[in-house]
Amino acid sequence: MTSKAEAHDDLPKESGPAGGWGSLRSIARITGMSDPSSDALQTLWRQNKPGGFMCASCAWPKPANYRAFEFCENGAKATLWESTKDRCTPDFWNDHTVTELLSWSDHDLEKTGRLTHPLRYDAASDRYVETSWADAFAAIGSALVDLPKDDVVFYSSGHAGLEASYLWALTARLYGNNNLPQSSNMCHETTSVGLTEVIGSPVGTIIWEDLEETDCLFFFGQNPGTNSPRFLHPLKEAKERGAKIVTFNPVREQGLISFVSPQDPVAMITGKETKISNQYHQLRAGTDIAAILGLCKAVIEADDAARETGAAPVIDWPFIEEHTNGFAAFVDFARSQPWAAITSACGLTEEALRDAAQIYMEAERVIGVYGMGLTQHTHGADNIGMLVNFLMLRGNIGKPGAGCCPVRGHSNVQGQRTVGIAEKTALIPMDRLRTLFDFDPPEKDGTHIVDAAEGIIAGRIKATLCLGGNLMRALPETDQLEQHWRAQDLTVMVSTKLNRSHLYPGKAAFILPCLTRGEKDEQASGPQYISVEDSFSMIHGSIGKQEPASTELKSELDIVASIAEVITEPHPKRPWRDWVADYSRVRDLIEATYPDDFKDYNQRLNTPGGFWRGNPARDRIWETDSGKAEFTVPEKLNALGFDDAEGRFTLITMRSNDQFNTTIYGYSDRFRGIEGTRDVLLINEADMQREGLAKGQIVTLVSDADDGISRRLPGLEVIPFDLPLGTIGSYYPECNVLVPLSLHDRTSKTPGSKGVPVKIEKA
Ligand SMILES: Nc1nc2c(c(=O)[nH]1)N[C@H]1C(S)=C(S)[C@@H](COP(=O)(O)OP(=O)(O)OC[C@H]3O[C@@H](n4cnc5c(=O)[nH]c(N)nc54)[C@H](O)[C@@H]3O)O[C@H]1N2
Ligand SMILES: Nc1nc2c(c(=O)[nH]1)N[C@H]1C(S)=C(S)[C@@H](COP(=O)(O)OP(=O)(O)OC[C@H]3O[C@@H](n4cnc5c(=O)[nH]c(N)nc54)[C@H](O)[C@@H]3O)O[C@H]1N2
Ligand SMILES: [Mo]
Repeated sequence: MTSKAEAHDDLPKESGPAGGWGSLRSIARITGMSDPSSDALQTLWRQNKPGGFMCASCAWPKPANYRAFEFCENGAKATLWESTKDRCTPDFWNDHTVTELLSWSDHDLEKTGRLTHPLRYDAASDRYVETSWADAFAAIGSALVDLPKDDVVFYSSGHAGLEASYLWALTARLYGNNNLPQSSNMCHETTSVGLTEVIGSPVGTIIWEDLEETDCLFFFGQNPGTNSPRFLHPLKEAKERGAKIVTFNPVREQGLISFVSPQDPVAMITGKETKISNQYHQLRAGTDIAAILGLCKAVIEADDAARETGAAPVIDWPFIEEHTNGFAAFVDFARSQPWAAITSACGLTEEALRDAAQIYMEAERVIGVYGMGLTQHTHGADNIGMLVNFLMLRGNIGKPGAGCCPVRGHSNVQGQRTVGIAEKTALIPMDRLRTLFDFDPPEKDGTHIVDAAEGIIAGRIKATLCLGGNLMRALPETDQLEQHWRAQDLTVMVSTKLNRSHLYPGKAAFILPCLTRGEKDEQASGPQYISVEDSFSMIHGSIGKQEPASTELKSELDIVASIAEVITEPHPKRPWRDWVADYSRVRDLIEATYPDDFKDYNQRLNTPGGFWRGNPARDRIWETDSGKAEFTVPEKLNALGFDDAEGRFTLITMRSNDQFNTTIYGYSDRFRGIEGTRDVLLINEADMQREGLAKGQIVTLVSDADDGISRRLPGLEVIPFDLPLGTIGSYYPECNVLVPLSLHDRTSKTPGSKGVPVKIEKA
């Protein structure tokens, strides 16, 4: 149902059709967060609607034809988690030292509530103490002024809006480096690099209308039920239209099996359920290359057969000839790989792969959806290349209802890249920055987050400033980071809640608390909009209306500008205070820097469904070296960085339904039936028997990387689970202690979090 008329209005009446207050309250209840304020409920009602507030959780697009409740259970959780009435004030530190808090869980740390005051670490008492904003900025400025420019890192997690992010990137460059790693370095960097190589676009090619027109979706390693639940609406509608869905995933994820009502307040009342996947293929972790090759081989064989009988071709030959490069080499490779090699690599039968290929061949318009199951592998870019090979066989890129759909993570992770948060100088229009701001931008490429982590461990990086995020938990190689992080001269974290990274203060350390997106951002020219870009490259305005959690909070943009003011010289072309006073002036700068993407930015800010910044690949314009879309031949049949060995398992590090990355809302992964704990090892029963393990037994996972480093995660309860042989699962972020920093995608350096070699030790 759509309800445009109500979008800008207050909450619906108590007894309105789809539930009004009642349903909002029930949504709040199922999130397990008691007694939300009416301010928070108001925010939920305005969530993801034009003129409203854009969910700070995932990057799933916000349709123009929105529903009464344009949020999901997990988006509601994110909003209510931020809107908590709990406060972590400076008094909290009267009772706790940093050392003591190290024994607290991630959940308990964030549960202390919203941070209310700027804080400085006091080494003598091992506590954070209240400081003034002015003193904090002055101290940050004097610490940075003495450091070699290359030794300072400006990290951002994908939360902050386009305006603050643009200024963050500018700040780093004015300071003197391109050290702008982002959370996507651990996430979809494989897409940014891998997809660009093959189709010349770092982002997906589909938009909302394609979902409405497609007749088939193939899912590889993306879990919409938990990570982008609003995706379930178009999936349900597609199914009702007769579209088919085929899934490749080692884990049987509930959201891809059937759409169960709790995600949707309307269906929650009617109790209707829709079957999602027509076929579900549980391949071994890290073996999508083999599985997709099998699909391609079946298509090629079907085309051969059609040629012999004079039937219509199966392959889209005009597309191949006009638009692609490397087809012959790819076909040779596919023909040269025997079915037995393919099936033994992925653990699926030839029949299963042929059945899936049959659905593909019967469909005119196919979308390939993927997530971390493809990107977080050492040969992740090869995974993406194979998926693109598969789509291109039948011309499924750049036509209505078809395309490539990487599902992004953080709500503005893609947008931050669009406005200059990038360590690679080639991606940045430096000449425009030079003219606009009258400086010489640094020419050297900056640091990727994996390089930054290596630099911290080696003592090379001296300061890390974080615009959001929680690197101590999000990065691999936890033990080493914990040992070396504190040796830095300066750590600065712009945060909303306490997290584990705060417990590793540098020699000087500051926590700078900021407004959330749902909160009123009042500046000299009035209340401010910010904007974000979603997974379909749509830009949306967002305005917060809730009362801020504390009068001391500053907006992210203000904090960024204040840091810039203390580390750069005053200059008439950089009127930081004027920009803070009126964010539309920053949007003008973004438009001046990226005129094609952001034409008429301020005027189009509240376009329903967002405004599209375009994507040449969607129009079959390939911005690759050859000017064509590239078929690629993978190096091997799996995406893993290791071979099979006795006792070695492939660990996938999983998200539960009760977390957003390192923010742990609670201990209920209800779609997987795991309650009350996160310390679990999910394993196939046959593997359990072979290893001599009993249900409920406590075990230790041990790194089985061939680098001689001891990495251990004890205390995991064995749970028999429907997984392929040799693939086991346990939760992220806890498992990061097992992931070597060197285990990453070869081209993009995205950590291989879905293919970690481990052994199981009893006890
Ligand atoms: N509620 C909630 N929403 C979120 C997040 C969250 O933590 N919680 N995180 C946000 C962020 S930053 C991101 S990047 C996205 C992440 O969203 P997703 O991309 O969905 O990430 P994951 O849940 O880590 O893994 C996706 C799926 O890959 C499967 N998988 C693992 N290994 C393989 C493999 O080798 N092959 C295949 N085919 N599948 C595999 C897993 O079983 C899982 O179902 O979600 C965003 N949204
Ligand atoms: N093993 C393993 N490791 C992984 C992954 C995996 O699947 N497996 N996934 C990877 C992925 S996809 C990602 S994206 C990274 C995530 O890495 P990060 O983005 O670094 O981590 P988050 O958990 O999203 O950050 C949470 C913190 O952000 C702060 N925060 C929340 N909202 C705001 C806000 O509005 N403004 C500001 N300034 N701060 C805010 C809060 O203090 C909160 O504690 O982790 C990666 N690490
Ligand atoms: Mo992510």
